[in-house]
Amino acid sequence: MFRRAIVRPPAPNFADGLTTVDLGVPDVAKALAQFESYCQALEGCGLELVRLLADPRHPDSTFVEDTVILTEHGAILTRPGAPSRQGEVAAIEEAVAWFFPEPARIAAPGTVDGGDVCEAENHFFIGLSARTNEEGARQLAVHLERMGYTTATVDIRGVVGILHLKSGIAAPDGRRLVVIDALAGHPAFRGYELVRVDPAENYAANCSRVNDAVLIAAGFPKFEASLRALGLATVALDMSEFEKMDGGLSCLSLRF
Ligand code: CIR
Repeated sequence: MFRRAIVRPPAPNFADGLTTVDLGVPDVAKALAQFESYCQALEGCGLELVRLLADPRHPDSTFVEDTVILTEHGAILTRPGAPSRQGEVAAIEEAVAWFFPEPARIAAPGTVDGGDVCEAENHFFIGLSARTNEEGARQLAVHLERMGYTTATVDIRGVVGILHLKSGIAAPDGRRLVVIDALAGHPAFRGYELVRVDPAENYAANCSRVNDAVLIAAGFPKFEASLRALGLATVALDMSEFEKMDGGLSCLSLRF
């Protein structure tokens, strides 16, 4: 069960952040409204929110998930793969210090984005991507294994259309994995019950189990129906302005 989540609203210069998609310029007022609905959904799942202030020094800083990995056995501060995002870590370190006073950290030349790290109960999938390099993945695996977790690496560098591993997979519980077609055959996912995402709905793969519900992006009816058919309660949230900045639903919070 999660009890809390750390969130940070998009800053006025949110549209100056990084993106690889061509969906237009985000509307910051709309992004703030979507962020507020997202926060209310987390509260509706029973979480107490730690609300940080917007940080215009870092236009991508609303995507807090990329800066630290929070586990039941400790925290690991990342070193984001995009140089423009590395300054976000010091600010998040302060925010998590109250709960995780002695975090581990990824050191140069390693890079890790939290969006490449998917927890499935006591097992972690670590994506190798344009943001998470082999040295970062290696250091992260050492930290996680020291905390008692197992790990597997999934190389997504040849997969078109996803920024992070968690743009293409999610673990709604310990035995099921949501996967896009391009990742479904990966040997690391053998033994899991796969929930396949229709290719027209790939963006929906980044969903987030929060206690009794799964938060999903709105507008993906086949995916929502497939989760409901499995007996999972869903909460659909409009993510349009975050999608324009390559952001998935999970990256807007740090749940612990
Ligand atoms: C970036 O390119 O870093 C941000 N614009 C989006 C990061 C999204 N992070 C995530 O999905 N974990």
